[in-house]
Amino acid sequence: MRLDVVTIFPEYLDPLDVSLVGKARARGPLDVHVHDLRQWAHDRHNTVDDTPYGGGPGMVMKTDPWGEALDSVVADGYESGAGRPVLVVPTPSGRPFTQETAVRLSEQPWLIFTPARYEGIDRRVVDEYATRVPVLELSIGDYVLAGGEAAVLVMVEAVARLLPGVLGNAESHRDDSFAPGAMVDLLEGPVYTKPPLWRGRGVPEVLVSGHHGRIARWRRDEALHRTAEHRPDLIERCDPAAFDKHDRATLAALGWQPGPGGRYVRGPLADAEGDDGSGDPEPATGTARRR
Ligand code: JBZ
Repeated sequence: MRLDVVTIFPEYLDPLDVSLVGKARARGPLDVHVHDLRQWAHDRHNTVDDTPYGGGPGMVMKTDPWGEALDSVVADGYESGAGRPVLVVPTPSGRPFTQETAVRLSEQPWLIFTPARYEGIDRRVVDEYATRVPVLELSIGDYVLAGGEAAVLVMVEAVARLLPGVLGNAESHRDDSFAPGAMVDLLEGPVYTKPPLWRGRGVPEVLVSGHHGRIARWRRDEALHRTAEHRPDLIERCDPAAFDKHDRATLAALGWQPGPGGRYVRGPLADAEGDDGSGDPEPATGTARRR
């Protein structure tokens, strides 16, 4: 897969040299090209921004540097035989970037990312390239970033680890939280390793019992507890057919019941353990939590 990133902060993409993405580049499945947008700004100050039409705060990235940059990158990729590009535009007004998006992007031969700064890119740039190549405007989440570079790092890591031969055999995709097609999308519960006693804290007995059936059931219950507490929306979204008899009992104990449509909804007792529903963490009590 070929990746191009056009940015006014090429050094912000230096993390693409290390770790999983860096190894994928070294091993061959990933070919990354980071470009400085100012290369295509031709005035004395390499200007890439200007004041917004209609007024208002901030600056807008100008059409011309982006137009020349993308023409050049697209021509270079086509000449190298990269196939057909998908233009990925990180923007807070984009569709949500999800694991499903990552899977679809990992199936493409060539992605071009255009992380913006300031108030974003003149709309005509996206409109123009959308007549030539598929364009995806994507947001990584509901928080305010200063620019799209961090979003590109997130998306590239999520995509690169899906490429054939990038993850070792030890890690496989099928157990990932959020993997599409997983039987149920639940959060993972806690994990432990040696030593067996650390600062007076032991490891749950079941994990050293050697009883694989009981271990799987315990992990499943932990996942259900964790998901109900941190991501109740995921419980509501689950196909109820994915819950076995024991799951249903666990959910019922947590105050969940099948609603009129069959999907699980939180019953009136769901908050009985003190969650105020705000999503904010409970104050620490110094004593063991639930269960
Ligand atoms: C993103 C000005 O450029 C920005 C600003 C915020 C922002 C992005 C680009 S992409 N937020 C997100 O993925 O949520």
